[in-house]
Amino acid sequence: MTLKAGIVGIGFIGSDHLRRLAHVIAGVEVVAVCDIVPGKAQAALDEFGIEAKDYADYHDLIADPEVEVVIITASNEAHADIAVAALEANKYVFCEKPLALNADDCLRVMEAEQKNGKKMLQVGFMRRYDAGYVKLKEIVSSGEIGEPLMLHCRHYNASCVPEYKTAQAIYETLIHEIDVLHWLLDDDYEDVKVYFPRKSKYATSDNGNLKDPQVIVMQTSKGVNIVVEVFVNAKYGYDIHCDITGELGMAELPSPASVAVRKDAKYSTDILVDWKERFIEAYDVEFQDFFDRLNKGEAPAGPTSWDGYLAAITSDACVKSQESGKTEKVEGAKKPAFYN
Ligand code: ISE
Repeated sequence: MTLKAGIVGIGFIGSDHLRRLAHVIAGVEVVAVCDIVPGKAQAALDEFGIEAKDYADYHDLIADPEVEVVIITASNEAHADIAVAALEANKYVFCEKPLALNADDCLRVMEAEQKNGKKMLQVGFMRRYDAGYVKLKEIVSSGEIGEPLMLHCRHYNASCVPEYKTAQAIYETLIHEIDVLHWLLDDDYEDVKVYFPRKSKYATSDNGNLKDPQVIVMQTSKGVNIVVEVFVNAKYGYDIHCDITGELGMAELPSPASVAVRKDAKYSTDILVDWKERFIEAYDVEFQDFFDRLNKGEAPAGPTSWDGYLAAITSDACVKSQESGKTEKVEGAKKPAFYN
């Protein structure tokens, strides 16, 4: 079977997913695209040699009877409204992370989904499909390194856009660790605290107001202590680390394989710069699984709206801590039986 998809938002990740869905993933055909910037979606269609309808308004794309699945890759603040509109039209949804900018908006999405009586949405937390994180989870679950005690993670971007704000480091960037570590440890967050180390002089975004780097400390209900350094002007490349110390040993996330060169008394390997390349395989696996399941008449099996909500209550607490300078509790609604 082949499902017909429409993509809303043809920016950085939207155009990459357009290429992916049209040329890499089986069982899906892109029949419509939409971007608020006139001409942008058509330019991407031309670049990848794809023919599809180009809508100016996402409501029209959702209303198109041919569109069975809506892929949301619009700007973060638009995610929740588009997801609600698509679910109200009874369409399946793949929504890029974050599901919404805050927990209340995630609740709106969950309500719309529950009204349809079945799970219809997957959130694009692609790290759950990355071979390295999958292996880490296997090792932790097997008990090989004993109970996990503490984690040290780095989420470095080579650069960020000029509009990037201090809170974005949480709801757009740290949100990946928030989701993947909760899944990996099978644990929930209790409280969080954000620290601001010395600011890099290269952190000029948001008219110089961006605080970068940031250190986030998260405590889980099993007492695991997680330290994440988020640094979006790391300059040297895109660098993702995750070290887990357990009672019996340590597990480390592998860096992507790269040929090592020995020359001029130096031993060097490449470091990627673009986050889309770092997780290119994870995105492919994630989408193939999503469409395979829908084509078999099954519900999506990846991160649900509830996972999007859990991530949002945690990121809301981090943003609160950025403002208060204090440790903040992670609190939220009770899990509806629908998501069990
Ligand atoms: C971006 O949206 C991503 O999802 C990347 O994985 C992350 O590293 C980056 O900070 C975000 O802006």
